[in-house]
Amino acid sequence: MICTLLSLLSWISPEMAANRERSFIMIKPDGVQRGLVGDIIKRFEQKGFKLVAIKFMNAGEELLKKHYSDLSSRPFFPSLIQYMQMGPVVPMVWEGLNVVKTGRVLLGETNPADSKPGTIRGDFCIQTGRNIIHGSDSVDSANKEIALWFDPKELTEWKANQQSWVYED
Ligand code: DAT
Ligand code: MG
Repeated sequence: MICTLLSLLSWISPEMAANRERSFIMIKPDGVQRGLVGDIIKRFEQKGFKLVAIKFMNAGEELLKKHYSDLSSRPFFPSLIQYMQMGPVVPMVWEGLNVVKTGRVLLGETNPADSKPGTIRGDFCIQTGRNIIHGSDSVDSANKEIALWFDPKELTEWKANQQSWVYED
């Protein structure tokens, strides 16, 4: 078992490992209620990123407080936790080269007013407190967020047939 794992690891080139970076992306309750789920997923799909996991759920207070724990001392924290419980959310894991950084570019700025047209927040929303989507801000926080929202067995292993048309290697 260990030998098989080691031979598999040596077979994965650094480029391939980089292409397997993952980000935690979540459509917030306003994105769901406003019928933007399809449009948002489309942005990540058409860019070339690979969907690894997705679910549709009501998020509980405890989970949300853990997810946003680094913001717990901020004055807007109670309203943020309340807003995130106003309806179902769509947590997802997307994979690809630099997906964390590029995912943030696709999202736009935290404040939609500072987000350029062509970004998700720039095109679909107006206020920071209703900014429709979450995206991990670093690889480290992506890994923590993925572990918080998904069981490892919910992350689906599959080969995207478009891979060699998206990546050179
Ligand atoms: P981002 O979601 O762009 O990573 P963040 O992690 O700083 O931004 O904050 C998380 C969420 O908290 C953000 O999407 C909306 C809310 N928020 C942040 N700053 C806020 C503020 N000044 N007023 C109200 N809500 C805020
Ligand atoms: Mg953040």
